[in-house]
Amino acid sequence: MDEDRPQYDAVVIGAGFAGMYMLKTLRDAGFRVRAFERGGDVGGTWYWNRYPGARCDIESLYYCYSFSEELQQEWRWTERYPSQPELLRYARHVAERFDLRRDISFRTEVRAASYDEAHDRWAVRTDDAELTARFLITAVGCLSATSTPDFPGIDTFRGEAFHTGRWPHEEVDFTGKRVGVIGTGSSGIQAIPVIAEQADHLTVFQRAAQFSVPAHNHPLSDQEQRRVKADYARLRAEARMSPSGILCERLEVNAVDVPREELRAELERRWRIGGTTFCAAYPDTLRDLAANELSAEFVREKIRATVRDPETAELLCPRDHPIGTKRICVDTDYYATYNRPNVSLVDLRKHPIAAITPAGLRAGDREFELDAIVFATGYDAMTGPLNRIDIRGTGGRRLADEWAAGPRTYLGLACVGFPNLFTITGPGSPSVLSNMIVSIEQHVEWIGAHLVHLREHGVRRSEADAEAQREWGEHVDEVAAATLYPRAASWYTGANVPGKPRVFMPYIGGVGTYREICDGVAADGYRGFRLT
Ligand code: N01
Repeated sequence: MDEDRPQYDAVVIGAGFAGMYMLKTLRDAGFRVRAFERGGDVGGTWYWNRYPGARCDIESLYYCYSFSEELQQEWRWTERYPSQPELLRYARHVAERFDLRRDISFRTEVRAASYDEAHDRWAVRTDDAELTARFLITAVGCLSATSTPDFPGIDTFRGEAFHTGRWPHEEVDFTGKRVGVIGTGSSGIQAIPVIAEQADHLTVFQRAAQFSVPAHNHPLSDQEQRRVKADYARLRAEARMSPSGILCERLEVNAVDVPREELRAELERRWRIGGTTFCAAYPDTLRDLAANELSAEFVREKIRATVRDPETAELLCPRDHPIGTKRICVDTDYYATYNRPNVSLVDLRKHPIAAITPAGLRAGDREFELDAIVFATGYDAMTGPLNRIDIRGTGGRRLADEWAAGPRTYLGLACVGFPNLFTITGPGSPSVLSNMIVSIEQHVEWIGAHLVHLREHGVRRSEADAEAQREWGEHVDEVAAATLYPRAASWYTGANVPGKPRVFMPYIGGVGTYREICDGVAADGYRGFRLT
């Protein structure tokens, strides 16, 4: 082995919320760690997603670390839902408070990593350096590999083009401009109302309509903060064992068994509360189409009641997927934006985008002149960020090849043939179906404890066992199949990226259940891992 290369105990890829906490955890446990981050600072998602209106759809007081009592008490959130700038300030505060930056190389991408079987070490190659580490831990995020459709003529556009997930750091001013937004997922739905206020004219290009629930964002009072902070220990403990890492009221009765008037009143109450938990009221909403349709139609009625032009309203009514089976959107004034005289909606199902042109775009036989195009077209989710790194395990096998038919993991944490590689919020774990911070903390703490165990027991290799991985994959498929989720052409299933295998990637068995499974695996001496 080339001993000139710097040697670490662990390399962490990424310095978003997962990478920062992983770095801290391992450093505190006495490991020599280096983190690499392609962005210019910490923050991950919240470093890149600077588009107008970018805001988290989980409430501030819960979308933050719980590992430090001092940290969670001292940080003061200003609004119910944190805006991107506030989240980035928070990430920077954490980096400073725990002196993390000294172990992070910024503007540095990890290009490749291969497992050196003779020495049981990962050889890691970045843009400008080579190094080795016993352990490789990916903290690359689930939604960090942007996806821009390969529209004909895309490079010919003379105006400005942006992807929501790679927004420039300088201010973008749409005043007096004709702007087109392609995509109406969470990003588009947040950006559209804000861009509409600035632009001369905004044209929204919609393929599938999405369900969106109002955020009802508001400033957070001191009283509200004090109430939650005084009870943090209990609230956090409850969130960790909940289905999604998000606290909300869940009823035990099925929607189909509730008298219609009562059901409407309950949905109305939840609509007024707002937020992602709208679909969590009844246990059958995400399992039974008839139950689902009750909530779906409730939202369609809200759309019709808000949008004045009946044709536009109908076009905005989602019909191609059960509500909640694509990540539900949370908005501020999204539907009402279509009442503005400077906003128009184009149905891409009727008029698909034929080409991007130098002057704008052509959809069907219609030409749209645009000064700027915003691609709110989403991500090559979950597997994309990992497959874009050339990761090679034992026998030279490539992770991207191993996952060619869809990702296969043990617990979303490890993969057969890739010893000492751990994937924070990897496919096969709850990740995107949860409050990411809750899932990140659980994975980081589990991985941290595992590495300490390996060190204490002189283990050089920890590798998922093939049988354990197969069984876990079957379980992940089985629990997904019992829900309506696989029916949607969503990014959860890879359907949004042409050619990507259709596999429901996250584990839908619940955050609390999953935590118990992982704790059980550890308590049984890391059952399902081969420790040698
Ligand atoms: O991406 P998306 P996103 N031609 O994939 C359309 C999280 N997030 O960035 O539905 C035309 O959801 C596509 O159309 P269709 C959150 O988990 C959270 O908005 O495939 N259109 C769709 O409308 C979220 O779910 C927050 O028919 C094309 C849109 O582009 C996830 O990130 C904020 C197209 C993509 O929607 C991703 O959200 C933002 C094509 N060829 C994001 N290809 C909050 O916390 C794609 N589209 C609030």
